[in-house]
Amino acid sequence: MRLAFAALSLLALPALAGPLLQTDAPEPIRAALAAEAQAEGALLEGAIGWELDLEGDGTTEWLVQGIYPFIGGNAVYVRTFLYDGADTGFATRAEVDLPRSLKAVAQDGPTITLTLYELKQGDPRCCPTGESYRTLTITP
Ligand SMILES: [Ca+2]
Repeated sequence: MRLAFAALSLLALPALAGPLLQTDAPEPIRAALAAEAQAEGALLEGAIGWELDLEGDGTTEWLVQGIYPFIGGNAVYVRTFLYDGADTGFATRAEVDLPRSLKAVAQDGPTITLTLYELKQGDPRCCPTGESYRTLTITP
């Protein structure tokens, strides 16, 4: 499969889409992210993922979010990736510019709707109660 997506829309328009199951990222992806983090002097705390078929060709891909602690603190930052699936050995990936933690992912054909955690006024920084939405449209 070819990781090709046109645009990460900033419009807050959640689509009518089926929610995908969040799991731990597959071990080969987690191991690769951990090794990459270590090489950069960082640490991987965890990696969550959503398995999906981006272009409807019967092969699976993974949307993965790595979770990284700031050294010496209790806050974390995230990095988000699209990976090819197991059939290609998770061989290729693309980083998605997404500065927030993913709460949920849903797919409606070529449109992926991402629900992100957002801090609302008065929320403690640990525990955002707000949401925002992004859509990712896959182009064949
Ligand atoms: Ca696919």
